[in-house]
Amino acid sequence: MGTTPPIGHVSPQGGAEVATPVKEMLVDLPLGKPLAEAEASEVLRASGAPIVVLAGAPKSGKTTLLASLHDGFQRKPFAGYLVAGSRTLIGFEERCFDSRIASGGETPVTQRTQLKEGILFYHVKVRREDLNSPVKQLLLADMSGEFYEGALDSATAMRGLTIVRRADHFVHLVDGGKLASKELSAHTQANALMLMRRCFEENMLDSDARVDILLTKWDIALARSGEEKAEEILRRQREVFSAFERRVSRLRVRPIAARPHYKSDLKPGYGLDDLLQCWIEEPPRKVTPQVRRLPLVGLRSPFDWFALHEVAELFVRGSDG
Ligand SMILES: Nc1nc2c(ncn2[C@@H]2O[C@H](COP(=O)(O)OP(=O)(O)OP(=O)(O)O)[C@@H](O)[C@H]2O)c(=O)[nH]1
Ligand SMILES: [Mg+2]
Repeated sequence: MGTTPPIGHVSPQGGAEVATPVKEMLVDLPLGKPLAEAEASEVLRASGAPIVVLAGAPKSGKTTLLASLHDGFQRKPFAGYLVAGSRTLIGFEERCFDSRIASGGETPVTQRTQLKEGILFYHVKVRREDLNSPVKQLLLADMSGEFYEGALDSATAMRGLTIVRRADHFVHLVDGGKLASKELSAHTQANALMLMRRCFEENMLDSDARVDILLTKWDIALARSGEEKAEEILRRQREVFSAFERRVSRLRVRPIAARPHYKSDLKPGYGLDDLLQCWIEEPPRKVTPQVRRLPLVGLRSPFDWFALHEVAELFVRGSDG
């Protein structure tokens, strides 16, 4: 009985000639799935897209925020932008599927993001709807709420979240519905404050960091406590988080409702318009190279002298110059 040659290998006369394997002839098309950190770095290098890192307790609304941006772009220009493409379209679609009422559920429910998925990056290209400016790109990083819990529990886990340091916009989602609940408010508030403190203790946020604290599910906060009390909650949160304001370049506290309940008066994507504009339009951090001086070692060769003479500003000099 003859044996079947392996795919991609042609052996016409049983000789040793080997054709190009099929795998090498295939063109690598993007899968459209969310990007892992290494792939996201490629996009970053190629486009310099700003990174928006979404962090928050489990079920605080991170993935729903992403899904709501994607949904917003499906219907019409969103926040004055048209979507011009995405390398992670299928990932967006998958995240949206469960959270759409159209999926058949009575209330939309977003699938939980699993810890084992790591940090997933979603890519979007947008263009202003008047088409007067070039296409801009954005990378949004979504992670399981368990990363947040880990960072609350241990400084080592916090330091492991290096993506926070690289973020152009660090977006901290705090469940506004829980802030409006008698039973859950104190715990939610304490954890949110602890995370901010830990970020600073572990030097995760530099003085040029931009931080957005989003009070999510604002429709629930309004339904639970009424408009006046909800305003009071917002005022209180602004006061509490203002303690961190002077340590970063900008800190804002905003209420949002990415996917409000259908009985709510709030529109889907409530509060996201101007956030999205800032994330897209503001130049990424550290566009100007950071000066890192080299230690001055013993001058042993003519090249050392040459370097010191020609580019003296690159070396750390003693107080005597
Ligand atoms: N009413 C209301 N529900 C919301 C809103 N945003 C999110 N939710 C719901 O809150 C639940 C949790 O949202 P997710 O987006 O999965 O939360 P997450 O932060 O990604 O959670 P993990 O992946 O577990 O960390 C989902 O059932 C959403 O439908 C909102 O604006 N209003
Ligand atoms: Mg999620």
